[in-house]
Amino acid sequence: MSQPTIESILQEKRVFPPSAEFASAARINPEAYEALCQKAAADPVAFWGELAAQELDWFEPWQQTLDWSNPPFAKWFVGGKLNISHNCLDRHLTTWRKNKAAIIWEGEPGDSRTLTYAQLHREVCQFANVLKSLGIQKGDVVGVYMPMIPEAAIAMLACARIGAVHSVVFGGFSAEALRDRLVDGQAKLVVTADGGWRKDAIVPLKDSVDQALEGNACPSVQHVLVVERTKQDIHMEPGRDHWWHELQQTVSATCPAEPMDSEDLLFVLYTSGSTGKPKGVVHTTGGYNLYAHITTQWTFDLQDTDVYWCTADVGWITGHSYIVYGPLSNGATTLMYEGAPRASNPGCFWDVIEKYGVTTFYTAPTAIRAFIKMGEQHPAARDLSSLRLLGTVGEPINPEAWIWYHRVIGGDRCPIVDTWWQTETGGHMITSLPGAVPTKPGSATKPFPGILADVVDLDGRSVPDNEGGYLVIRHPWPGMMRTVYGDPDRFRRTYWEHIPPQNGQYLYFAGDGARRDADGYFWVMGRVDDVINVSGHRLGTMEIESALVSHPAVAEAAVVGRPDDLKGEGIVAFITLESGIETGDELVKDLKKHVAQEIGAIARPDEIRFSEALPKTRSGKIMRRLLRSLAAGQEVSGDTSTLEDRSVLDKLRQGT
Ligand code: 6R9
Repeated sequence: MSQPTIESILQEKRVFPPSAEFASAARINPEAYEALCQKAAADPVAFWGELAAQELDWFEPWQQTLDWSNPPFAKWFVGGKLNISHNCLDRHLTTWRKNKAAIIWEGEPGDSRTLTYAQLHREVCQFANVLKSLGIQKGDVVGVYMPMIPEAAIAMLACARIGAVHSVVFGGFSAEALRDRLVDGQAKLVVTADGGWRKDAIVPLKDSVDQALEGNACPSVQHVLVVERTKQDIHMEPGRDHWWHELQQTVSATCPAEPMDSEDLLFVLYTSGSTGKPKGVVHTTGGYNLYAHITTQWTFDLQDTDVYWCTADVGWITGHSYIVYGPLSNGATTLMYEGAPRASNPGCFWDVIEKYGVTTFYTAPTAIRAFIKMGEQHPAARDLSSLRLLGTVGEPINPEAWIWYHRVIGGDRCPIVDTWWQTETGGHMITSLPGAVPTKPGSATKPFPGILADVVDLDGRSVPDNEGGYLVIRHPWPGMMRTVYGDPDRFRRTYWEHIPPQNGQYLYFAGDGARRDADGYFWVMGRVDDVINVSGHRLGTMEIESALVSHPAVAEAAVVGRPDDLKGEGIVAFITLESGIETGDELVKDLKKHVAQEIGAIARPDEIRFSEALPKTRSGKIMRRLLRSLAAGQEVSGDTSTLEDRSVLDKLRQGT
């Protein structure tokens, strides 16, 4: 159950073609796939243009499919007008889908709700009117800090309906992390709940919002809307805080969808990078709508009878594209689950599959590894025969976990789609289409039709088959991020300049290492920058370091990832203390707690090691490579000649 190493992946020779039964009923069979790939390769811009016309409703047509005259700033469907909330709701109301389940929701305590498309539309229109009544206008940023309840999706769709820009902050982030994101986005309003259920306990979201706003720390925020979910006592600030259910009663259920320019902002979503400050990834309306829509349809072979369940949280891009926008744009039934497997019910996921007859299940390798550990008896005790397709996302999946997933959950009959993509890409970039592409455990397989992925060296030259290199995308695509919120220079620097443009051709640098085999299959090896992937959550080592050095006892901190059987990567922090501070268990506890307070529990270090000094180069750069080896318990290999003080390494080895 270890992470895929180069060795394990090179030895992986198993191939799983789609069954004849699956392929014959699939939306995209092998012939259709070939035709799509050829068409897309011949003229990618025309390919996307045709799909946009065919798959989405437009209030006004576009004049130019792609404007790439000012790279790396792309514009798609220039001049076109549409509204994603219209595409997710209104257009289904004139069809038989009007009374189809749009969202099936299951709460952790066992309560549940189903909203049809007509009901969801009504709730969204009402909430859009609530936002308007509180002064929210087109272009305003609205923070969404919510548990996994339908109101999270309703809030997002209501923003989109009136042209407000949502900035969803994962409910597991701390008050401090929330504050940073609200301040960066100049949010005018925050939508939250009293709390949410997670592992039999209440996550006190409203308390965190109060803390984030304390002392006028976010002066732009004028109102807070609170959903009543867990019903514990909370503070309601008069004039600022309002109950969702009270205001929903006061407004009309009619709210036309605002015609949005294709390039109007749809949302900002913060993600970690190589520096201490998370960046606001900007997605716009038209390109994102098409990309979330078509990737959902093809990758998940969406059928009208499907009950589709993605276990992500709406606070992550996977929740945006594959719980809310992609499925609803297609008129599918999307299942939302509030809880997580927990001691009181380790089999709760399998209960949900059995209860609703889930057909399509999309989760993360870290969850699969946790299921393996919890034992086969839990899935074995439930009827999982409704499943027909499985998916994974978030990190490389080790072949053994893949095989377990295929056998135990998929009953050896369900294809697995391993989808490689990022917050920045908006949707799937490398994935199999389940009726068409044979899978190899551990490989995300091939680029989505229309995506020109490559593995290159630092000069942008393609590397030979089976050699490691940097994963890049050679041509713009509709779902690509448009910029970093408020910092276009950072967008250019982070994604487009590591590998300099070649003869005017810009390459999107994903930050992942990869190799491609002789069959054209991609094997993603993990991040090549200072980003670590803990349980499929992306964290910047610098972010955790800044949190640590904000503690008064800490002089200097260096954070690295180390392989972890369950979480993919665990967090190890090397720390030098201010003089006169004693190390001890209490301090370790305190430092871990401090990081959880600054960022969130997901960033809590697994191990803290104290040291008199950190290994640095003569120019003062911390040699993380050495720390990574030490953290993983490996011998330090490679060149250490640039180390300023060799005795530091010896001391670290001895654990002093
Ligand atoms: C969707 C999402 C993106 C990073 C990405 C890569 C890793 C995601 C993967 C995968 C191997 C897969 N990643 N899916 N690595 N195989 N199928 O996770 O977005 O949170 O932005 O993370 O996750 O390292 O660069 P995000």
